[in-house]
Amino acid sequence: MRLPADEFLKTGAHMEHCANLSLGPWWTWAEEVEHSPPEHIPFDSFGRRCDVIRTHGSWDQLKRAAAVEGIVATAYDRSRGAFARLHQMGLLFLFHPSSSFFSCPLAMTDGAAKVMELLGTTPRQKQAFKNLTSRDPQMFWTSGQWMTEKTGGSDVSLSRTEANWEGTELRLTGEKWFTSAITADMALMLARGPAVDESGHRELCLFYGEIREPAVGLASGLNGLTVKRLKNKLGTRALPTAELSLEGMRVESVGELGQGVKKISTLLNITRMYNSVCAISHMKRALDWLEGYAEVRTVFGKKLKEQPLFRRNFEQLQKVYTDCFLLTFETSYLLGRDECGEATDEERRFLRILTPIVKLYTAKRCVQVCSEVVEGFGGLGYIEDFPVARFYRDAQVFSIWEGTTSVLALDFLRAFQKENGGELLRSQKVFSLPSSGVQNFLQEMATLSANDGLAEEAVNLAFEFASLITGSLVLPA
Ligand code: MFK
Repeated sequence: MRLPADEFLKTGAHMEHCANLSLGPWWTWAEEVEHSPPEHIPFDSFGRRCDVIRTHGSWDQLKRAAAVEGIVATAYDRSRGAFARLHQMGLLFLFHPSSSFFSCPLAMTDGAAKVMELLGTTPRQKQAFKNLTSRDPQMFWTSGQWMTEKTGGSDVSLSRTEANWEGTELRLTGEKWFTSAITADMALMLARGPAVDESGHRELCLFYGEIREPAVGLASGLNGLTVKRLKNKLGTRALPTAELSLEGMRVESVGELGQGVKKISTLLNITRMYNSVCAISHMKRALDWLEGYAEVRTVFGKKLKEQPLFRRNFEQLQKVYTDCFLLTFETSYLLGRDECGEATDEERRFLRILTPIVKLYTAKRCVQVCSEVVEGFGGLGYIEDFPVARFYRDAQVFSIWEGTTSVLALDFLRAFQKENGGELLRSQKVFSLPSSGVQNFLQEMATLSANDGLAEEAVNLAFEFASLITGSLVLPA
């Protein structure tokens, strides 16, 4: 619908190729990885610290495939304008459900690439951009994004990890509590910079570091860090999420020291879009299984798919998915336009407001849809022989990492105010919205604001906003 004919042909042919991979080798590799989760080997046979993360060979195959198919790199072909991002998100849509969450390191890789593209100044950071966006499996790097500490993941102002000068080098000391995925080659991380005045105040800064730096002198070859353990998680068990101790990790500042949250928000906005695309493709795969099952399952004398109650429920789930799909890909299009400087001022502001909305909305819907799919399978859905149980466990992460529903709803309110969302909605310049719906929404916001009730209703308002936008989007016939 958004692609002109030549772009449609180019993107379509590649998507078809990747759809076959998604139902073929990618799925096989993902299943192998799921059945051989990563292991942390802290010491070698001689008792020396080695911190090896042992993963199944298929984890490397998925990394290789991601490089070759350009699942990150495609977005950085600036000659294609906004269509590059649409093509890339289409590839991610096909990759994610057959990747055992290799999509997670790709999310952070893409976010880091964008930060390096915009803010990377040192030779290492410029080289990192080339590695992160390479299609050559030998060159391709993935990145981590290290924010969360023991003090929590939402309020990063509580971060304690510190950077100090050692001669001309910056070294980090502290702990990172939840870092996906430790098989990465580099990471962007938030930490407190060196003290800026006599009071000892340290500003939050964004740092760049490579994971392996044998010159730092650890027997493990890691860059001044120790893997304390891999996390024991509800889902995403194939993903090596680690708890780290940083003991003199050599890093560089990204740009001038300071403004860490603002700088990492560039990365967060990309990972939040990845989260959304992965959430919709996750629900699509789950729905496809249910549809397939309903074709073969006979119950009370009829195929399940012919049972009226099943049919109605399934249609409603499909509608939820379609709304989420349209919302996510319209926002990806705005992202693409913004990235290549084509976006109007109204589109840029809408993108800022929509990003937290799309993330929170698709994540919550994904959990609901996957729960319904498990139920649709009945008892078979509840046992781990079928992937639907795993998909349900995995779905829960979408509404937690990269900002919980509450955090994102509050971000939406801040962005709505800062970008003058009322004027944007009324202008009708980005989406054609029913004027009665716009009026009702703005009236509700005004009343809540007057009663100091905006924060309390933030999640409801975010869902109403999402419904207002999805109500205006239709699939072309
Ligand atoms: C399948 C894909 C999955 C990918 C998985 C990756 C796994 C990785 C696991 C994780 O690391 S999960 C950790 C995720 N953590 C978060 O997402 C943090 C959640 N918390 C927030 O998002 C808070 O809202 C936030 C930390 C940003 C609040 O911090 P502050 O310091 O109170 O920020 P503030 O004051 O609101 O904003 C500081 C500046 O940044 C402001 O700019 P100005 O200084 O110019 O006013 C903001 O406008 C700007 N900013 C904040 N968020 C922004 C943003 N700008 C653009 N976009 C945003 N989203």
